[in-house]
Amino acid sequence: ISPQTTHVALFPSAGMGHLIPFLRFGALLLRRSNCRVTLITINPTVSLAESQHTSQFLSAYPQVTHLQLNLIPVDPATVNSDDPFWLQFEAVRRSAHLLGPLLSSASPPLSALVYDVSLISPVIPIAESLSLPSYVLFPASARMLSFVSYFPTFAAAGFGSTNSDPLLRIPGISPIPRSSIPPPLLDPNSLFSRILMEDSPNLSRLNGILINSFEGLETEALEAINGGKVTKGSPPLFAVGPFPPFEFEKAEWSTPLNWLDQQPEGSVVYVSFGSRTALSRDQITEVGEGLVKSGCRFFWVVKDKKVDKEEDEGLNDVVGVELMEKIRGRGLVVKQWVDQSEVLSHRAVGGFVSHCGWNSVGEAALYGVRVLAWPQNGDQKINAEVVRASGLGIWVESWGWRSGGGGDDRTVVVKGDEIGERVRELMGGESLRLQAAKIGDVARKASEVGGTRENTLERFIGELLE
Ligand code: BUP
Repeated sequence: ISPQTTHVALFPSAGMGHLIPFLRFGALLLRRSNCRVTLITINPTVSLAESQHTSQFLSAYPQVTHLQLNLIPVDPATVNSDDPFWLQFEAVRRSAHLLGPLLSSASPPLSALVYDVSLISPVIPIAESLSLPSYVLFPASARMLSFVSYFPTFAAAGFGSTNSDPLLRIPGISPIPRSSIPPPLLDPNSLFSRILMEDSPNLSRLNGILINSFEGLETEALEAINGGKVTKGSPPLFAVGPFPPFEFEKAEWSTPLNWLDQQPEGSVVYVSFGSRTALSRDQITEVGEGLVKSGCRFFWVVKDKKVDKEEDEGLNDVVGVELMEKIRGRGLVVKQWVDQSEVLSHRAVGGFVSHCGWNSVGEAALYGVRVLAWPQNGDQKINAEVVRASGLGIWVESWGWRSGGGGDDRTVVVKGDEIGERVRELMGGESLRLQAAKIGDVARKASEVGGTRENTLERFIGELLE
């Protein structure tokens, strides 16, 4: 390896929301002639989508070295959760010691290790023992990162339970309502609270944090974190977003785009709640009714099971024959993985009803598509705040939310009438359309040569070459 070439190992954790940013970041590195990439994946994966995307990435970039870490299974009783993705997070943490031999035998030697935020405590000693610079690729918003950095202070103050203030006041950040905090992080005994309690104090041992965000979407949080306002001793934050999708040969199962091709520009609302959220059957019905009532053209991705491998019923069973009849001619409904970036970048798509997973928000921002935020769990309310504050979209805060713990125990079903009305508001609002388009312009400028993303990437690589 020449002294002018870097070799970066990427180590994502479980779930598409965590895998996709790593593959996209890897693809950005590979655009440069002076970067080599090793991808370390976990085996087995929870979802089919994870293994399919890894294969796509590896066939698109045959120069990537692929290493697999075989997970040691965990006993669910020791994790205090039955969510398969949560169990997998813990399995990866508990198997992280297997990383040492993989890293030390890498050839040519590695310049840096970039890994998931949920792996800091188990991985940092390994990286340190190998004198390997250690970076986290944070898969969520900078606003969420400010909360993660602040978490030890929040925990020390009793998780806000002794404080009657409904707002969490993090220095430099507009207050976060307690109701927006991921519910498991309000419970000291949850898996993720335990992870953060252990990991957050170790953030300062990192060489840096990489994040899929950019000025214009998250100006406040990026400036506050990099200005050292949130916590003392934070490592440098590299805003290397927006991440574009990586280019690959479209396989047979890619989206049938013919329908979109026939729709007028900006007329279609795309509806998807991400890779890990299955709405209840009642809520699915109301979403369908609402879309029909909105009078707008729509492209709706239905998901019935949290884990894709378990999807075993067809659209007629899940949506119902009667509703399918009403939908005919007004919209397209599918129950399969679609290439969401391809959909959002299609000229016919003007709006996005989204659960606000951070990758989805990033894609909407990149393509300037306005968002109707309907967060479902985890960090998604914090992301919905970013959507609203940046002007990328609207958020109806009163709409239901899973009670946390990764469970599916939603109690409130939002009615179709209300959904239809808000979809009309989303698609009809000219100022919303313009503001989202403006964010898309900023995102595109950030991605150009000399733009913030490209300059920040250069700075990151320059650091590795020193
Ligand atoms: Br579903 C689906 N096609 O059909 P998020 C998702 N995606 O390309 P998540 C598709 O998966 P959490 C589909 O574009 C995005 O890049 C989508 O990540 C892609 O949400 C990714 O948006 C999904 O971050 O979970 O995975 O539901 O909120 O935990 O990040």
